[in-house]
Amino acid sequence: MDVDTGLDDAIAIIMALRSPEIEIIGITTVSGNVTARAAALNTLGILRVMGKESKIPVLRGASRPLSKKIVHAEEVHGKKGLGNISLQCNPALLQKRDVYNFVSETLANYRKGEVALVATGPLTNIARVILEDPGITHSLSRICIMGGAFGLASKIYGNITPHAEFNFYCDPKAAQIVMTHASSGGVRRLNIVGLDVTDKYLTVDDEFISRLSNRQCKKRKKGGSKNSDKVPTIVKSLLRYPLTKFGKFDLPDVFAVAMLERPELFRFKRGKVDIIQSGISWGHSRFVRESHNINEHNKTFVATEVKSKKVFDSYVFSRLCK
Ligand SMILES: [Ca+2]
Repeated sequence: MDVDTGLDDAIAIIMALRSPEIEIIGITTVSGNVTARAAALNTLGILRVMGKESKIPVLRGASRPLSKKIVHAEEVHGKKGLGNISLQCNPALLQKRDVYNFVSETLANYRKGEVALVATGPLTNIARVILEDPGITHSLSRICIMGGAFGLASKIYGNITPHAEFNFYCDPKAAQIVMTHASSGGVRRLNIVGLDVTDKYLTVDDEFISRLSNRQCKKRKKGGSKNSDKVPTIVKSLLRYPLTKFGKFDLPDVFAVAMLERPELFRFKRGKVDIIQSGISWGHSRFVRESHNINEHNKTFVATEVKSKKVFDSYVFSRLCK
């Protein structure tokens, strides 16, 4: 995973950790919601709470975007990125390696197509790895990205500006490198989900929180398992901050994990994604559907909708209350 651990990254990581079908083999962090170092410490903190701190390597990646300006989102995710909670961690556990070396050494331990990449932050690290070695992404079964806003599922085009989604806004140059790479056959498959989808199909509000503590989770609890903490306390703590602050909010990064684990829950369209790198539309993502002149090299698939909100919902709940 490549993350800029704020609140929804944290929930996405927890969901992946609790999935019986996913094994996280490494996490790199990038400047985005918070600095790359703060994101790395947050990630270590989440792993510690989940009992995985010494099992999953965490590495601080790019602290500056390829595009010039540095942007963070403390006003959304809290000063340190995880609302008002501050998690204990051991910074000495941070891997002291370059992201490219880490990725290539890690991939060398696996068969081709056995590893996927889930990216929930700006794409700086991914772009840098691609620039270093364009062939490396062929080893990946797929890349699943939360980024952009395409106006397909809803008329939403941005959250940081009316025109741009945060991840792509932070580093449009890096995002364009990854998009160009995917549309010219550099990957086996790239799944992208934009804000227009994530905003429409999952809302955290009072009802969501009360359902987390309600019968669905309790019923399972009575089901005989000895583990009484079915919903990790950390999940409730993470969700409480934005709920109090905003009333309701969304969890875009959760969709990137979902596209890896349950791609059948989505509808996709193949096409090309372009990102504006200047002016008022800085970071704006444009989807050009491939209807004529199919480019066989293009492996970019943009999510256009979630097939069933109900099924998606129960998938998310099954991961959050186990
Ligand atoms: Ca993120």
